Amino acid sequence: SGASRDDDLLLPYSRARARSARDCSRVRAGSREHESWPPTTATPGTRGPAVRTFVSHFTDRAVPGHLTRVAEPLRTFSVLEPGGSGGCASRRRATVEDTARAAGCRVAQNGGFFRMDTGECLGNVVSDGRRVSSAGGLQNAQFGIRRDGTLVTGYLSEEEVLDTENPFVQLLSGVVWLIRNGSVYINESQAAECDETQETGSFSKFVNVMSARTAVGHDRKGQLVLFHVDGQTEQRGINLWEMAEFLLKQDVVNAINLDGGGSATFVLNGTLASYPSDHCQDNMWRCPRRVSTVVCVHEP
Ligand code: M6P
Repeated sequence: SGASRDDDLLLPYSRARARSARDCSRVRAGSREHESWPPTTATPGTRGPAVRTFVSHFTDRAVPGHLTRVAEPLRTFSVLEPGGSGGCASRRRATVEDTARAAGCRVAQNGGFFRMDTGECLGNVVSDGRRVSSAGGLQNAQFGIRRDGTLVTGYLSEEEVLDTENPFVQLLSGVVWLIRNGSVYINESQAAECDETQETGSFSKFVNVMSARTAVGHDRKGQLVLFHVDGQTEQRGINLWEMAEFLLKQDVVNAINLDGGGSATFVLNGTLASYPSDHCQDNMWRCPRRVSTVVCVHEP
């Protein structure tokens, strides 16, 4: 359920309070709530992505993961289709390693949500300027980069996705806008977003269950931030509140939640560097899931 009336008085944004059930209506035109962060020039000397490996305590649990900062995302960040271009059209699924190796990614993580049964890419996907999947105006959290380097986080109408004046060169959809302008935005997201884009269960289970998680956003310096933690749904990992709190402490200003659970994968220089939760055919071992889109940091 959404925020209570008393909570609403404390929230900086009041628009979302009217609705409490999931909203899967399509918004074709007009302007939706989102944040735009102007492009920033990187401090000289920053070269390549800065990857930090952590084992952090969340409540009473030690959870491993990675935090990556990217100084010039316009030049080095791409949303990739599964297994290369054409992957969404052919509903391909590929491991993050396969997609990342072919594209020469230094750092790569799983990206957007997809239909587990059909392989369909869900939501908006703009990959290096090519629009290969459309949300059709369904309201979920978006993260993208425009041609001039502006970082956009939040909700977009179909019309805004198709903007031609300063078009998106990279864009993908998550579920739940975790942090908006420096504040946790999870309650508002639960009221505003379509939860048919996730297959974990009810929207509140999806938000509150312990699991492997990934996110994308940006910090106060305008650096793009990738986040990943290992987990196993209902047994290990973190919930969305814990992820948002962690990111806030890392100076993240806007962030959205990407696919997690057995999809959560972190690949460093083409090599798997996370512990996926999906079981292999032999239950003894864990195998990286073949997923849909990938977020990739590459050479300029
Ligand atoms: C399936 C299998 C398991 C996996 C489980 C949960 O049953 O693939 O190996 O652990 O799904 O997957 P998820 O956490 O992504 O919901």
